[in-house]
Amino acid sequence: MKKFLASKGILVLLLGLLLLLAACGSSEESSNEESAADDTPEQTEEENEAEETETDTEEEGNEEAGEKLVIGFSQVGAESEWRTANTKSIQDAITDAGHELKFSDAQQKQENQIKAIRSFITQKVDAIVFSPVVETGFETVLQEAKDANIPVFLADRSVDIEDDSLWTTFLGSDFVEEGRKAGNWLVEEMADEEGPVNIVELQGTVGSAPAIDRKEGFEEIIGSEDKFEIIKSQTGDFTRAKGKEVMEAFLKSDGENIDVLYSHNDDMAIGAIQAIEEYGLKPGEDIIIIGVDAVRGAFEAMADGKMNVTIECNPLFGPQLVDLIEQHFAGEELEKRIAVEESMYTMDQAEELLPTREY
Ligand code: GZL
Repeated sequence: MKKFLASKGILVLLLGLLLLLAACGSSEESSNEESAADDTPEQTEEENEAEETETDTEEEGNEEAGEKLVIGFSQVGAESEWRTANTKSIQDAITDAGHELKFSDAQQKQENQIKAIRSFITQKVDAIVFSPVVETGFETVLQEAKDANIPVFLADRSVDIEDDSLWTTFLGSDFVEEGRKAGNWLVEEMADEEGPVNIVELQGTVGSAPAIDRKEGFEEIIGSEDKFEIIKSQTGDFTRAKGKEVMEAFLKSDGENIDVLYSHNDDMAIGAIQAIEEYGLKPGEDIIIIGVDAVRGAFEAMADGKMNVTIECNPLFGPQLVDLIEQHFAGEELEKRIAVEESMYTMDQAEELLPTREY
């Protein structure tokens, strides 16, 4: 019995020893963890969160939610007041949010945009912001960005590509709706006119989303009444100089026969206004002037009685765009298409609103 008890005693002792060792081991482990924690700075709430979301966005490289991003921005050019305001809005929003900006002005050339996007890919940026100068011809380079796991955010203009996995989201205006607003204003303005109402049209850049869609929306509305006819339509490439040049040609061929100018942006309308005055007619009276963008120059022309209406196309969406980029890197699912809220402004409002205009 004693032997049994003795052996039991040794066993209990051994067990106790083992338990003691095991307990020491685990506390050693936890103290290792603690010391590891002590070695590294206290994690903030945000950094802890970031660690969780990092696994969600693992496939997008090593950026974490709330961390500094490197953002490549390929902009169309500097062709209009609108574009200048849009560039500033996006650049300021990216840098104000503490991210690094790599900027490229394509001078309205598609090949420059493709080169810029390839360069961003080589530099391994975290995200690409891109306003495509035209709707087609970007599929290959957007596939290259996707293969490099770099999300693309379309800003302002969209692309005509089947595979919408090539971009994360589109943030910009509904250009067709802008065209409809222009058409509806004209239908109302001319309600008491018998007709015919002869319209000349200054189109934006050939192949660009705003030019295609603003034409579509306008024609959808005026097509409902036979008295409206577009007698001439040509691109002014969204610039004042080209708008003036093309309007001079319209006046030369149809001068006294033109009742309305529908211009896809205010800059071309302002160029056309100069041509109309040099021709000897009164813009805003002899020829009704409809523009799009609602830039400061349009408010000045309307305040001078030389332009009748401008449909707003808001360029100041930089902060909203950066929010979307950060939401993406925080692992949030974004809508494929997000439209910017917009209005329209007429001649009688111009004087009062001009001092409030931000662009
Ligand atoms: C519209 C934008 C257009 C503007 C023009 O969102 O793409 O390009 O209407 C600019 O002024 O050139």
